[in-house]
This record gives sequence, structure tokens and C-alpha cells, in this order.
Amino acid sequence: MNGLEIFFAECVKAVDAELDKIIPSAESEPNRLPAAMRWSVLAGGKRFRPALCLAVGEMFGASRKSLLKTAAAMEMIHTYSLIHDDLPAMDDDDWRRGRATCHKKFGEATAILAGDVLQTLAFQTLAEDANLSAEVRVKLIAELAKSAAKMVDGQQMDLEAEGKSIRIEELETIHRNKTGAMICGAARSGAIIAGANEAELNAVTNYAESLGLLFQITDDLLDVTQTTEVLGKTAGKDAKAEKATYVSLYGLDEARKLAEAAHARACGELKNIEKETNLLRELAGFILERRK
Ligand code: GRG
Repeated sequence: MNGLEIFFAECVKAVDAELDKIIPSAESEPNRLPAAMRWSVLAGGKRFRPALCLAVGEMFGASRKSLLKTAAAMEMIHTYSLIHDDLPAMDDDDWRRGRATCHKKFGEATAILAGDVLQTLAFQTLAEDANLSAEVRVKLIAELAKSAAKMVDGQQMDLEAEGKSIRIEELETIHRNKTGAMICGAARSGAIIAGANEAELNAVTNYAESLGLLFQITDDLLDVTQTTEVLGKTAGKDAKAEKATYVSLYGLDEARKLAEAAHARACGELKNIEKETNLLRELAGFILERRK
């Protein structure tokens, strides 16, 4: 394994252990909510947002212990969004993270509630994190609330754009919100925990914004170039839903060039951070090259 693979493997292990501690056990309650939460959260997933939070925080000198609960909270919000995104009223998908979607397994009402409770549990986790000062906790809660609200806004814009022809600027606004906001929030939260200064926080924000766009462009590319089996979610959905994507607006080759440009912008921003930024460069490379 190379350095990045080792980092990711460690992250997945530590974050999954934290999530396992935070989320109630399936036996703890007489209802099926904990089982539904666990079904979706502990189903794998790349754990990219938690990894980014840890990478940025550790680069600025924060301990892993101080970052882990926030990283887990990011993943809970992300998973809630996936559960709700898969619902019949939204993307209506049967397949996520290589298994049945939450509503297919537990029914629609339970899936809605599992998403809801993952969201509230994420904020509770931040509010109660005894490794952090009260001041930092409040900053993190505000950061997560803003990121999650932007994500919801982006989802609404995305739904309203379905079947319409939109301009590239609109597409970018949708994705800066829907996908980019949580990626940006994860990176900024790591920096906040580490006590990064204003200039450092700005550089991290610029890096993560480009990374968020890169993530979405590669997502659009994978939707047309990869199989459902490899992705663990239904491939080819964007064209079916008549969604405007980087591929539908630009074609495959041009979309790849846009991905390379977003990658270059993300890496270029790292020059403004006077720390060892290699891992962040590698994370951007991982997103550019990802196969799922
Ligand atoms: C329903 C509130 C609400 C929001 C939905 C996240 C989202 C907003 C929709 C998901 C649809 C989608 C495919 C978005 C593109 C980018 C994205 C967030 C992909 C999924 O994230 P990954 O690839 O998934 O990190 P894993 O499973 O690896 O965590």
C-alpha cells in the first residue's frame, strides 16, 4: 500500500469505530431505527469527507482524537443525505453502497426517520465532544449547519433543473452547494479544530471548493463510464433523469479536461499553505483518478 492508501485505511477504521460507538446498537431500542441507521452508515463508503477533515486538521497540528467525532458527524450528515436522496420522492434508487437502499430494506417512513435522526445525532456529537472547547464546538456546529443547509439548497436547485437546459454557471452553483458545501465544510472543520488562522482557513476553503467541483465532475464521468457493480449505486442515472451534468453539457473529453483543471486549481492553492501539503495533493489526485 502507498502512503495515501495507508492513510485511508486508518481513517476508515478509526471513523467506523467512532460511528459504531456513537450510533445506538440495533438491540438497544425496541424499534428499527438504529438498525436502519447502521444499515446505511456502516455499509462502506469511501469516507472521503472524514478523511479530508482528518488530513487538514492533522496538517495544521490537531490530534486525531480531537478530530474524530467531527469526522464521524460529517459522515452522518453525508449518509443522511444519501438516504433521503435515494427516496422515491427524489432519485428513487434501489441500490447504494453495494446494497439495498435504506427505504428498500426498511420502508420509506423508517428511511426518512433514519436520515432525520442521523442529522440530529451529528449535531449532538459536536455539541458533546469533550475533546474540544465550548468555543470550538459552537464554531463547528455553525460550520456544519451552514454546509448541510447549502447541500439541501443545492439538492432543491438540482431537482428544479431536471429536464431543463441550464447554463454552465447554474450547473456550477448547484454543485458548489449540493456536493461542494459538505466537502468544504469537512476541510474547514479540520482547520477550525486545529486553530488555523484566517489566511490558512481561506486557503483551505479555496482548495476544498475546487476539490468539491472536481469530485462532482468525476461523479458525472463515472455515472457514464462505470458499472453499477463497481459504483455500488445505479450507473447511468443522470441521462435517464435528464439531468444536466458536466458530461451532458461538455461531452466526455471536455469534462475530463475540466476535471484536470479543477485538480490543478486545488493543488495550486496548496502553495498558500506553509505546511506539509503532500497528503492534500494526493487526496486531490485520488479524486481525479477515482474509479468509484
Ligand atoms: C437529500 C438533503 C439531501 C441532499 C442530497 C448528497 C446529495 C444531496 C445527493 C447525492 C446524489 C449525488 C450522486 C451527488 C453527487 C456527489 C455525491 C455526494 C456522491 C456520493 O458521495 P460519495 O461518492 O459516496 O462520497 P460514498 O458512498 O463513497 O460515501
